[in-house]
Amino acid sequence: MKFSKVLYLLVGLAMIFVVVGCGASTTPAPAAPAAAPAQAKLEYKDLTVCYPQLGAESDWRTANSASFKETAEQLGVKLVFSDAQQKQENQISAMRACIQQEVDVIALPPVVEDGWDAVLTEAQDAGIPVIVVDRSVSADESLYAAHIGSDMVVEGQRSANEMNRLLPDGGKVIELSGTTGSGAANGRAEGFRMNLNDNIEIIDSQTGNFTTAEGKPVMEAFLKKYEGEIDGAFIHNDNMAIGAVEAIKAAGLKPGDIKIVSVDGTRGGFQLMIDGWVQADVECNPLLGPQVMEMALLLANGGTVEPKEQLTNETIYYPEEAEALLPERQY
Ligand code: GZL
Repeated sequence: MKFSKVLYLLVGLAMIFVVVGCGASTTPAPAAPAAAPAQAKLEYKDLTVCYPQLGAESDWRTANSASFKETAEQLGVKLVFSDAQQKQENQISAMRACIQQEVDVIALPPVVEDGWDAVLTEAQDAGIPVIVVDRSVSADESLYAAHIGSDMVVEGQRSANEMNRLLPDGGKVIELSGTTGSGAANGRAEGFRMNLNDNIEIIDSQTGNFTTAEGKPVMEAFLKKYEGEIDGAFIHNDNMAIGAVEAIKAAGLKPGDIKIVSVDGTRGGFQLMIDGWVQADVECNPLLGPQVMEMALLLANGGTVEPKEQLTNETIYYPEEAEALLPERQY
């Protein structure tokens, strides 16, 4: 049960006791002003935060889950964690269980953008603030307390700027996109198309669902269909890039034959840059646990997050620095 509810109950019982006690005197005591009991300020150790994680599809996701678990452990926050295996219905079920459990805050990393209005309304009606984490939702912002994550459109624009640099004379590129309908895939695709030079043509695009296992066959199919025509590849995350490079190697191509721009900046992506397969890796930071827990405490104590949209600052990594930076990478 929410800490605040227990407190109100105890204070209420005390007030009943006080009223009963007061009723025992001969002259009725003046009616005490009906002041709402002041709620004690919650601390991290009082918090229960629900995190219906979307899955375990990538190294980025593994690092994101670890960030939440480690931060909760360090702060003494009770974390209600679940793995939805990339299924929205599982995330929604987990959220409904947390609403029943009367958690203090729900942090939601939405697998896709659409379909959240009903459960967000249920959380709001239950008085449980929701922090949208990482990917965005299409629901009206009045239905959640804050969003913290990357600007996926900017990540796409940065990727296009790098592809423009790598193919100054133009060329043909393919796109391995992330999970269909996700804010990450939608934003990256949009931004990439906004900034790509007119002399570069996107000849095909297909989802690899952010996984190595699905990225490899997609690249194999592209290499067969467009044999010798592919000059570049925009790949929405490092795990799909790992799969794509396995297919490129199997096709007998060499590092740099296809200019690859990837996203995330994981150790796997850094290794691909060190080995010459990837020419730029656009950062997307998964380590959001500390900021989300800070927001959760603020919201649980009746505060508001201003501005509601909290975008993380990110950079781009390059092969020439990858070897030196790899040892200090946190994910
Ligand atoms: C983006 C995040 C994406 C990563 C992938 O913020 O949602 O999901 O880019 C991960 O690696 O699977």
